Amino acid sequence: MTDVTPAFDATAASTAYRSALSVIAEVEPRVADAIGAELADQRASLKLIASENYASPAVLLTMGTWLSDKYAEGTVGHRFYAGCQNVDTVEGLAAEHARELFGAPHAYVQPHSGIDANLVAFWAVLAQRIESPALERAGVRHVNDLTDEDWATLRHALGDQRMLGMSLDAGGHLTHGFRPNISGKMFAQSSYGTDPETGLLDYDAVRARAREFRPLILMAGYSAYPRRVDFAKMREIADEVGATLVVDMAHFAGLVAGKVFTGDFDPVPHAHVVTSTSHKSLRGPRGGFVLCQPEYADAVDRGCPMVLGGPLPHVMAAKAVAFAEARRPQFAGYAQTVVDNAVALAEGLSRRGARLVTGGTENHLVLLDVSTFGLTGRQAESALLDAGIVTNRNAIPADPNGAWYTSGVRLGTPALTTRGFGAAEFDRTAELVVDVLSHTSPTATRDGSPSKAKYAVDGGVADKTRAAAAELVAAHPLYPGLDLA
Ligand code: DSN
Repeated sequence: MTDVTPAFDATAASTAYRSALSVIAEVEPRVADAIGAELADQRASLKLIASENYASPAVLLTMGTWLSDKYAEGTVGHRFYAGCQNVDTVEGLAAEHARELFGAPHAYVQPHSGIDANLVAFWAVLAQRIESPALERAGVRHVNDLTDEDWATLRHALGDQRMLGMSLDAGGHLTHGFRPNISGKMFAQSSYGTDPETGLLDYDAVRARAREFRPLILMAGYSAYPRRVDFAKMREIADEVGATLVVDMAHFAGLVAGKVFTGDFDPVPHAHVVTSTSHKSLRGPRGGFVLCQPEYADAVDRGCPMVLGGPLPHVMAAKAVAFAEARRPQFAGYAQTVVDNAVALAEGLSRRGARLVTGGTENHLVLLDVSTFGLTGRQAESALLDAGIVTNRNAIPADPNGAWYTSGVRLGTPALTTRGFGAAEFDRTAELVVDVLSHTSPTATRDGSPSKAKYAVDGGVADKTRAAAAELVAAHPLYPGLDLA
């Protein structure tokens, strides 16, 4: 089997963490205890949250350093603070590794999160559009030279900027123009969904909506769509309507890095701007980054202070380490195993009678429709948690239970694949999930009306499953050999 778990020197890492925790405990022992407890919890849980993973000790240790103490606004070689030579080194390395890993002309590694990366991208698209040719007509050389009067005109113009993205219930993300996020205030938004029969993206419908809506930005990318997206087709649609294609690859960046998504399914050659997080399938530190075509580079590099706080040098250093790991041949094996495992999980669930949105998966996640078990997503998520299985509830297309209770549960394979799970373990996981859900029933509220949150699991099933889940994870230890005792 492919070696999917990053190798590390367990003796050295044990010494490092034991020492670090004892230094922390001298100041606030409760924090040291919580850090230790979190490792125990992570080790014990059957973690199926599609957006989570386990970074290597090298990535984690890189973040706990004095690089954190440096202000470094600006970009490599152009800082607003003195003494940034070491930050220049780590930011330069992270950007270089990102460019090489993804084959991108430009990389910006300062964003602190996916939301931040998207904001940088949106700003860059607006700036680029504003600068040419509107600014030329106004005789303004650069967006930074705008007068107050120019800004007033601009704000008026921005009121009409439009974004077309995937609807939330089809698997899109809040930052793609939805009201709870600033993108929903910056842009008039419209959505494209998926085919009601197949659950798959219908590119003709996207094209028709784009022709009608004429967006400035066509957003592609998802957090709960279990299929590949054809970015060549999305670019064709963007070009046809004069839109900029922004792809948010946060969820599947590891599959792009690991060359599982290539050709039309690799967003980097097709999109104008690509945004991402570094901590999901890519297995890096918690953070974001942006890749772009050269014409967006100048505006993207102005992310801080335009929309970002000062860069986090310790996290940029950890991104450099994670990207270096992802450039190793083993990472491609990991990425392929993530997908193979998702397929095994999907088949295991379907074979046992569960209904999956789109009928299966081509990426790292499976979206399970729990209404066939007579449950809401909230009830299913809680019952699974009682049984030691960590998932998150998620809306499904045209969800009658809305975004809070939902009718779905999202399951992902990146984290457990890092622990060394293969197809057999994911098939067993599918068995446990179906067993718990088929022994769970909704219960009524105190006044006797049906509840979307309350539930009961048949006697003994949660305990039995928790023991089975513990056995599965014990066979694939997290950070094997790392000993904090
Ligand atoms: N929170 C991430 C997820 O779980 O998909 C996306 O932002």
